[in-house]
Amino acid sequence: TRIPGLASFPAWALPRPIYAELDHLASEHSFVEKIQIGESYEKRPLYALKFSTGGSNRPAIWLDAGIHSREWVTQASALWIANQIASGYGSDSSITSLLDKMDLFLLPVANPDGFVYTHTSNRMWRKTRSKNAGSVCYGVDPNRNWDAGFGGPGASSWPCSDSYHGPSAESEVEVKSVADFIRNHGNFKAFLTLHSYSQLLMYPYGYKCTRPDDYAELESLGRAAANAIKSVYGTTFQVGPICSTIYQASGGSIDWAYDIGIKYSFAFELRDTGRYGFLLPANQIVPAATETWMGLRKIMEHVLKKQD
Ligand code: PAY
Ligand code: ZN
Repeated sequence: TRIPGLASFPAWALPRPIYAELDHLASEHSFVEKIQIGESYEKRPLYALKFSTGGSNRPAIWLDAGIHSREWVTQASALWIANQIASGYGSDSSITSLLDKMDLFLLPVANPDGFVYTHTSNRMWRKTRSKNAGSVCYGVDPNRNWDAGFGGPGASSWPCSDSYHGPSAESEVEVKSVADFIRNHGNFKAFLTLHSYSQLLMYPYGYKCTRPDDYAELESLGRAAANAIKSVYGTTFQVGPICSTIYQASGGSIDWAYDIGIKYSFAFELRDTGRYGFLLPANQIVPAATETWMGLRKIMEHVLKKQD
């Protein structure tokens, strides 16, 4: 699914080691393919891995990381998880039965412009890097830019804010590219997104504080996933709707996914609870990825079981 006519870009400006690893995984495994789902504001490719063992437009699971660029443990964990999934097909029974029936799409760097900026200029950059008309401040919070309660409570209309919602829903090409991809595909059953930090496992809603229709199922699945996370190193994840678990936040991705009919929509907030925060030491990447994977796996097993 290459998008024709994309502008060329300087190689130095890419998250190059990550993209090289995507190529490596795709070259080692016949059922793994690197696809491009769009390009960022600064013209970086949005690369995803497609895991598919056959069929056409099979029911699918979405997983993204790094929509907030400073949340570095998420991009790294996504890569570790990609490797886990790729190498687990045929040996891990849960991955094998999943990929025999469903496809999986994994976008490890959902905000590449911000990610590069966290390396070159400001480690704490969260937003996109788009130019805001009439302001000296750059960027939109890509997790306030989805078409779900857009512009409501828990988002800022001030372009200099870290939670600026942007001029309109899907104004950010990074958001619109994912939304278009998911709409065009039309057969996603789960939408999973990785953030950090706080150790939370959340489901809708964020833009309002009422319970989703599937509250009971999402809450019990969330708890099962949190137990799976805890079983590895004892790390505790709090479970609940975004609004009551962290704060009211409108225009978020999982609310959008849920409201277009993707029932299993969860946001993970990875390690830690604030000691290091976004600056999680590198020696915690693999433990964080390992426990997160156990939680994801629990959700994926449930999603598969609920397929006809
Ligand atoms: O979808 O995870 C969600 C909504 C809540 C997150 C948000 O504000 O978008 C929570 C924050 C995040 O991961 O972006 C939490 C971190 C610690 C922050 O930057 O405040
Ligand atoms: Zn975040």
